[in-house]
Amino acid sequence: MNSEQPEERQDGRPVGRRVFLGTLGLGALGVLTAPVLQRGLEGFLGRVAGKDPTGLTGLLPNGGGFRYYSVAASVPHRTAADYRLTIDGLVDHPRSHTLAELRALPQTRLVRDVQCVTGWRVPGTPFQGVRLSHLLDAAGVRPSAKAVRFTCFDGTYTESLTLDQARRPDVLVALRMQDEDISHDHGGPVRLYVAPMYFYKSAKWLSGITVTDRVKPGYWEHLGYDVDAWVGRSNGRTDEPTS
Ligand SMILES: Nc1nc2c(c(=O)[nH]1)N[C@H]1C(S)=C(S)[C@@H](COP(=O)(O)O)O[C@H]1N2
Ligand SMILES: [Mo]
Repeated sequence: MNSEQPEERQDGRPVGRRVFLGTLGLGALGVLTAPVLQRGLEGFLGRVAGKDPTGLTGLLPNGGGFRYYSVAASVPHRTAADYRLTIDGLVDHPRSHTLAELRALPQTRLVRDVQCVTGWRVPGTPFQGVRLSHLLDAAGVRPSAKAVRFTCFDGTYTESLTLDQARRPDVLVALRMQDEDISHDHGGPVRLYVAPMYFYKSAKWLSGITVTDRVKPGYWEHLGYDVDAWVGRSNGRTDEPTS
């Protein structure tokens, strides 16, 4: 796949925008041009839907709200009963956390703009959870460690951060979003939240944190996105950095 695949659904039917992009026959270059192209398509579809009562509206961005993105066709549900977050790799105390254990740890709430690299933004969105640095400190990161790799229970998506990035106070293992428990569609019960970077860094359905000796590029980064995904300073974009 060469573009983000918003599985924007109506009546439970998957309707991937990849159909449109796929028809255009994008090659590797598509990775670089897809954000612009996708915004063009969204603009076009938006104009069509404004006049057209055929139901396209349900497929469209809801006035600056979130889109549902998943690179996996289906994602299993996890609850407090069966959710686990494992921390392993270059740590002295590998372990696995239940949801209750994560909820019992000190919580941090941040309110920032969410910015997807394809151009949509959701201003002032609260996220709350455990600082990643807290979990890393508790696990005892070894001196040879340089980076952190994230895996997801969708079985497909991956992300990474350098250890310095991972230790920032604005990087959370998030349990709540918009002051509610994170819904399944938004990556619940636990997603990563990397406030200063484009939203593709914020891996949904987080299940594994592995401390490594080097950065291993994540899913989209293999397809051309910047590994260091600072808002406004990467991916050829100049969005205003979040405040
Ligand atoms: N596991 C997983 N995490 C993911 C993605 C994904 O496809 N799978 N998409 C990323 C991208 S590109 C964006 S913009 C956001 C979308 O989050 P949302 O679906 O809550 O709006 O999730 C990010 N994290
Ligand atoms: Mo994104």
